[in-house]
Amino acid sequence: MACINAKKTCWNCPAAKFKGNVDFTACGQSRNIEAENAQIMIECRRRPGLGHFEPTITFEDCPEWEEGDYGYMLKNMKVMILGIDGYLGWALALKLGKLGCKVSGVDNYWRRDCVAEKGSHTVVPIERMTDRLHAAREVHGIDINFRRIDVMDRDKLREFMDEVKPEAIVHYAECPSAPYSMVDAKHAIKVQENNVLGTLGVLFIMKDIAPEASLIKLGTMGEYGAPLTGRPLFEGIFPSDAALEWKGRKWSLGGELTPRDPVSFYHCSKVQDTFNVYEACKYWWLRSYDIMQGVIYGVHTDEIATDPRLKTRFDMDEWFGTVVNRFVAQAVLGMPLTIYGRGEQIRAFIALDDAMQCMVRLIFSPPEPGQYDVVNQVSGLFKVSDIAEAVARVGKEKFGLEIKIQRIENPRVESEKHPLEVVSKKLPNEFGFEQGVTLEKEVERMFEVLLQPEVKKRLEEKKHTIMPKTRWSGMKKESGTLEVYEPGSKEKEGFEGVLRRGA
Ligand code: USQ
Repeated sequence: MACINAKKTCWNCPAAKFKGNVDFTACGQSRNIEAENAQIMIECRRRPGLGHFEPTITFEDCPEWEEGDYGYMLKNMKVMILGIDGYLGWALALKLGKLGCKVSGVDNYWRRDCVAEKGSHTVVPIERMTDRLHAAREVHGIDINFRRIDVMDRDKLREFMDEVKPEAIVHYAECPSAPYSMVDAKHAIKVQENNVLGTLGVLFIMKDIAPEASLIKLGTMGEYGAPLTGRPLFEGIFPSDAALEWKGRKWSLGGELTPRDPVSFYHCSKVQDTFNVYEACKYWWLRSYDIMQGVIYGVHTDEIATDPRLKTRFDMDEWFGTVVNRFVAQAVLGMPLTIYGRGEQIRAFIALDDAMQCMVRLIFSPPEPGQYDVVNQVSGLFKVSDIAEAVARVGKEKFGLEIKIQRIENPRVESEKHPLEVVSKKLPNEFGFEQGVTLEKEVERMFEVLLQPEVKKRLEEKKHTIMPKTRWSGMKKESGTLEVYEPGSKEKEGFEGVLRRGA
């Protein structure tokens, strides 16, 4: 699998600057150029001495690309991470730095502020950015070029991008919390402003400063919702053989964006981003992978595990804790695990370490100019009640914890029983992704970290931020308990998720 991108060419390479007599803006997404004598020529930014040539050199033949564990990689590739201080951003910065990329990044520390607004903190302690940067240099020899910038400050972002001239841009600088976006009008508007308008600004800056860079944009599986019909969740765009049949007539749906049915104002912001990124690729020949990522969980990557100063954050409060992380935190605190409603909701999941592997692979296999593509970044589908069972099982078997499960009134408006079929073929088949960690393995690692005395103390200090008080209805009231039960005492009910990974 190592050479999965060997046959890609300069056409995909962000170092290739387009020349020639082609009006890209007029071509739409078509590569068929009708203009007389039109020919796509490029100039290599890294080797301008080569002059103009056709974009046909493969990664395996180009001396600027070298083979590594994730396929061919552009030497010292310049990757800019927007939102580098976050749960994912920091882990990715270290991984890319370790692989030899020149990493730069921006952050305005909004995530730290939002968690503080909730009255909580990251239970795994993290350093201030200056100390993180210092530790990254000392431990891994990585120099990260960091600037404190809000993505909404387009002038500063433009200036920094112009200085760095990134070859790939990872966009993590969005508020990731559904509950935060449902608190009230102020919070909903702030989330949509930052996420939607921030991304729109990034697109305009890229058009002017870094049109050949690939944009790796974080979307969410929650854009699709969970259709009650069980219709498969394709990777953002209908496959060529999908069709719509109606009143005896039939049309192809191939190539069209699939329906979206977001489940919070936060998820709506991601849907709007999808359209904005899609359009920018069409209008300006930008290129992007839009990642529909499942619910993330975990604490581990090799790089963050090396030194306590390199840890990434871990939230468990009702706004920023995701379900698996919250369940492990609750188990450590001796609280019954909080299932919202029936617990038959099925979601797509991926561990932090696997998500980072996917990101690296996507960064090293850039899309073509004008290409907007979607990947479903998922490694397993689980029912919320099954996750509670798995956490309780690992907690008991490996750490001797007696854990109970509680069903509480669902603070959200969501279907609590539904089928779910997810297609996630591109990452394993086109990018070489191989799942490295199971849910149980990562849950075990999480227990190991959260049971450390310092971390457990930080958990106990913020225990009061766990129970959900933010309801989709707008009511501010803690959810009442519906039932408390012993793990393993329930019959299996409802649907099972179907994950389609085959070619
Ligand atoms: N849930 C519980 N108990 C809890 C917390 C959550 O039963 O204590 C349930 C929720 O009702 C929901 C599911 O677990 O059905 C997932 O909730 P979550 O809070 O873990 O995840 P969600 O709000 O969907 O959002 C998270 C990330 C978001 C990302 C999304 C991927 O915060 O950034 O976009 O996962 S996805 O869910 O596929 O949309």
